[in-house]
Amino acid sequence: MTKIYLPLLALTVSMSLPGEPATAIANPGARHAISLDGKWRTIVDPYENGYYDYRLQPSKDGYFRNAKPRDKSELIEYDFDSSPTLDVPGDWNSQRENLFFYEGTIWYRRSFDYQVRPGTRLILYFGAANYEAIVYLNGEKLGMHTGGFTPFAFEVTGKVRDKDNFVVVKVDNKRRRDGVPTVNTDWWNYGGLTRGVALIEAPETYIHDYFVQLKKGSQNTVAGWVKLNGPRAAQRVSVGIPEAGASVTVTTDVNGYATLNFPAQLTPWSPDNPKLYDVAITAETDVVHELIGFRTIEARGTEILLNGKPMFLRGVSVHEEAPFRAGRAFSVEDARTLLGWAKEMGCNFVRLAHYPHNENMIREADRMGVLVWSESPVYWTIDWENKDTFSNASNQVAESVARDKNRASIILWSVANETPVSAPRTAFLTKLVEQVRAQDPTRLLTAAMEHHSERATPEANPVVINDPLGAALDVLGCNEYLGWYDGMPDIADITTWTIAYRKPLIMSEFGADALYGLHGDAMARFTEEYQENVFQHQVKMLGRVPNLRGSTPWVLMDFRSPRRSLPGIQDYFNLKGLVSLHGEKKKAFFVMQEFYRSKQAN
Ligand code: GCB
Repeated sequence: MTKIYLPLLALTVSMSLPGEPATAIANPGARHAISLDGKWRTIVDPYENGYYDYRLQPSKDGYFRNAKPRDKSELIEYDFDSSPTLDVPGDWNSQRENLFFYEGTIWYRRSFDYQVRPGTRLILYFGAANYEAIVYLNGEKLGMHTGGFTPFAFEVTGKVRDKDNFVVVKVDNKRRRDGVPTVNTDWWNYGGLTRGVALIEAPETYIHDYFVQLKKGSQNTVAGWVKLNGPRAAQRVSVGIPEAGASVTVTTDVNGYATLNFPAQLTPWSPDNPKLYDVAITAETDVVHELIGFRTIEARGTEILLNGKPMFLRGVSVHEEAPFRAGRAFSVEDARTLLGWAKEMGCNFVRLAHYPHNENMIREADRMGVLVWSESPVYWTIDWENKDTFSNASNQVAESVARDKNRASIILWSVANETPVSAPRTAFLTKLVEQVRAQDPTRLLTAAMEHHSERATPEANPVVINDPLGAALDVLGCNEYLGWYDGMPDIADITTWTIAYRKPLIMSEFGADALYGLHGDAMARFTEEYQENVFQHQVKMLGRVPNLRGSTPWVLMDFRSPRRSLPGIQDYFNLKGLVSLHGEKKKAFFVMQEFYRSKQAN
């Protein structure tokens, strides 16, 4: 396997995970590509019979061979051609009733013809596969990838023929104690090729990646780097923003790498004016265009400054759950619907929990003017002392930053959600923070942490945010469930907050379950009235929380979770959505809308 080389990662983090994950080309949508989306033949393989022999040794004749009996006597106990199909992109759980709870291996196969053109390199690109993917082309193993939410790619130049190619992918979504995330989450473990697959064409020496953003702290200097891949590594490359009349020409080094730094008078990107510029990157052997926005983001004292101006982040948390149909969201339409509902609530910000969402979501946020908190899948009780677990988390985070580093909408990288305080955990997360800062010096670092109660009495509930991880972050995030897991809704009235850091705080979760259309009194669990009650007390309390510069209540839309079984009510949905799966607004939606109107007026 030829590994595609990604510059900054190689400089800053180890890429040598067991199983050789490959890294992806930047801005794949701008390339000429053959889509491999559509119907793939699939074999459900709970015992991994297509991978191991009966002594549990990797088999030489696994399903990746895509074999057919040569005569009537040959024994072959599988057949892709007569096996059922699944749609790609798409999770398997929501496509076939008997795969609803399935966790294990499914083999995917897609055949294709391709007119091979000399001088063209070919890259087999996967938007994401949850959780572990082993990829084969024409019976040959290309490599594997771990982590369900980030893209990966393999160079396949010279391996593709004119007729009858077949890609086989073993996708395994078994949860693992040492995985990232680990065995315990509160969302559906949607398995499969959940994002698109494409065969991308590129010239022999192509623009593999680039980072083009405003320089940290400057409104009128663009800085970054460009990286070529191929035999003609040293070239002149110009980066231009024609509309702004700005450009620079650099010469790449023997590794194909050059840094950029040039002045540009740019209209800043913001939620009010999400201005995107056509940026042209022109090498001697390749050219790529991308729409990029330019803005600054800083934390100063307890303020968050966008383009130099203090702001309140009127947000909501969002899962990658597909509106209307349920399942893993992936499309532009899904993104527009979710972001549209958030905007209707008055949001200028979304927290994309609890893992990197699909690229359509981030690109729509860029277009629609919605600021983004992007999160790593480091959730709850990761195996903090396991080095492989760290490398896995580190790789997933690096791939997420690599994919989205040119998106103006993203202002915050979050390294973790609600992780229990301990020395190994804080060391693990601090290392991740340092890694992201090295990879992307322009954005702010955060994490959703917890608060701690001190001496609660019936009259007073003093709480403190003093997680030691806070020292490593620019912006503090805090999840709290006052009124749901923690007391009744009015506990918020007697709660007082102490923040141990002079840093901005985002209340990254609060909420309550409500079944849309279930009515009762304001103390009856699962009614819209109870949820409304919680939100009414919450917004009053938020006004008293020191350092508060944003909120992202839990959660925009109801989402599937195996932890939520209550029959007739939850039926495997977490019902903390402010809207139902079908977009019906619950009463609490209007409480938040009102709160955000008041914040907008400020
Ligand atoms: C949390 C988690 C979130 C859950 C939520 C809940 O604290 O961060 O993933 O879904 O609570 O509904 O309990």
